[in-house]
Amino acid sequence: MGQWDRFLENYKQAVDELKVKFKGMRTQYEIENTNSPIEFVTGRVKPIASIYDKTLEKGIAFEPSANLSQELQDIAGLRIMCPFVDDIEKVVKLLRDRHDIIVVEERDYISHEKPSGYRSYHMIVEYPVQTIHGKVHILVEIQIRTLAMNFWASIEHSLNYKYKGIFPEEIKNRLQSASEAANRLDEEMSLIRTEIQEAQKYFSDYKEGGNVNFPSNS
Ligand code: 0O2
Ligand code: 0O2
Repeated sequence: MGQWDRFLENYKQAVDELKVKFKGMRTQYEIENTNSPIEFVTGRVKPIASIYDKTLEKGIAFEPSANLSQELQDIAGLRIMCPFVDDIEKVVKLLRDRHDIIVVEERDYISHEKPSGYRSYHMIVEYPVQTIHGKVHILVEIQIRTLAMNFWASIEHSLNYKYKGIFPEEIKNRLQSASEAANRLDEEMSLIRTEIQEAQKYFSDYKEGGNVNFPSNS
């Protein structure tokens, strides 16, 4: 096994473990019959080609080292997709309260949208992986975003690869307006959410009223 494989194995383990844990949070909401602030979870270890590109960009040595681990905070990356914007804060709080991760940094690209139109909440956390040689602390980047934010970011990311970050003016403008449209979609969905919650409250009050005559064979 090469040096890189050995180096990346701890990251792979961190991603796999956290994926199970975060998906487990969603399952717990389902069991409790409560709306989950987590729609779905994905994770990846940064591909070696992307690690190489990043080291060139940052002017750091391309070698599996402690320095690389500190400089590249997203070698292990998890993404948590939320149905509604308000859910993002709920997930952030849930993560801050966990005892198996230590939050080392938070970046709020929702209140402070990037010039590209990118929106997402980022948390850099430290996660201990148990290896046969003892405990190793791994930095993990967790991106928390709505489905609409994720849709925009995935499309923009692919275009970024195509145009190598230098978009023709028209595409840049289209992406800006698509980002605004995604914001509006999130706002509209939040309004529907309120409707749903009100309807659920009404239904639950109705049930508790108990003045219903069921047919005798029911
Ligand atoms: P399920 O039943 O949805 O949980 P692995 O291949 O083992 O490394 P995984 O989880 O298969 O890991 O792959 P990845 O890329 O980390 O995450 C993909 C997961 O995200 C898949 O779920 C997809 O179903 C889910 N996913 C992707 N896009 C969407 C989407 O738009 N909506 C929803 N609800 N889920 C989406 P799993 O884990 O394969 O299975
Ligand atoms: P990947 O794996 O291709 O997604 P740096 O990591 O040093 O470049 P910084 O400021 O340390 O930058 O990190 P930042 O901007 O907080 O987060 C970087 C990650 O956020 C990116 O990872 C993207 O996943 C996402 N991101 C940030 N800005 C944008 C954007 O304008 N568009 C899209 N689509 N995603 C963005 P990488 O490095 O691209 O790696």
